Amino acid sequence: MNESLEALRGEVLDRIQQSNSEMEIEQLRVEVLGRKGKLTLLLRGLADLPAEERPQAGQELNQLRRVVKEHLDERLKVIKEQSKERALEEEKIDITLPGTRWERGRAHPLTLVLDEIIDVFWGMGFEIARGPDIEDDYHNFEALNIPKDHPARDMQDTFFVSNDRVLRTHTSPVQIRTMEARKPPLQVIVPGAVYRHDDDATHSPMFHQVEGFMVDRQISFADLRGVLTHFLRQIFSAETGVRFRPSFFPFTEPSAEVDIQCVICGGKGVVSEGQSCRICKGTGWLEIMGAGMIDPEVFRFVKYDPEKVSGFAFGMGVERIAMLKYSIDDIRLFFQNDLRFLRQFG
Ligand code: 2NL
Repeated sequence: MNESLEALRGEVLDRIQQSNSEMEIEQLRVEVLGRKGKLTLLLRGLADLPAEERPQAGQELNQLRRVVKEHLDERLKVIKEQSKERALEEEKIDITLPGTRWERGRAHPLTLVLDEIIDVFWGMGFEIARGPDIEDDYHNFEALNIPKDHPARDMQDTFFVSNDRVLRTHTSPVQIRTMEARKPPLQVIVPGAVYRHDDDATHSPMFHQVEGFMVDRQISFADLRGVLTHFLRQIFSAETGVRFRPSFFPFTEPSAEVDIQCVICGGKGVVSEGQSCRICKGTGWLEIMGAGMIDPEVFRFVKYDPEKVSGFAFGMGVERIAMLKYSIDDIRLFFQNDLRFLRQFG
């Protein structure tokens, strides 16, 4: 083999050994064996040699071509093997590490309390009805015997959507719609969001009510007392004292505020060391709901004959019951969705 070929062989094989990437190998392959590669050009140059030198030179060049190709393939295999090893090492997954923990969701405290309320009435045979949040003036006020100049209609209390449409200020309109559509006997509760222009620690512009009513022949105030006393003793405790105080609503007559014995002082009005109870202000009682016998005027609006049927109705605030049940002192906590608050329930 001539000296220049010997030098080329040494140089090319050295560079193959020093290559460290697939790209370097490919570049070398092009540089030496490609269409314009060093060996390719030498092989083409054979034609210019004297005829007697050609076979020998041709053999040597082809031999070198084979050797270079073998070395390139071999080195490429090693490089690929090494990069695979490196990848396996670097991308090693420790399957013993703890995984990302996905926290389970839970029911909102208002949902918990609402579900309990519904369960108790369901147990007494009440149905559940729902209706639209936007109501017309007739169903929210007129049919409930709240005349145009009544203070409950005051602009300060009601959110108006248009001249004739309001965000319902109570769920009573759903009860009106139920009575319009059906005949007694009926016993129905209506849970849902209601809206009033009010915003402080105990009032939210959106809050939840459960109203309910029972209509049949011969329903009396004794039925009202029995149903609501059972309900409150299921929600609070079997021993809770319940009292009915005279009150006024345009849609019931007679009307009553319903009180329970204070959940904190148990009705004593005082706590440890004779301090006056903060929750009931020392009275021993907490106002928890309103109720009454459905006014004959309301029956006339829904085309029931007040001479033939009677009934009672009631309403309560879900947030107020939840606040008393769980000793929560700010209604806004229900709507801020701070997980530190929400995680304490359910
Ligand atoms: C309260 C008082 C009350 C009613 C709601 C009612 C509904 C119809 C007819 C008669 Cl359709 N009454 N609802 C009756 C008395 C009281 O709610 O303090 N709610 C938070």
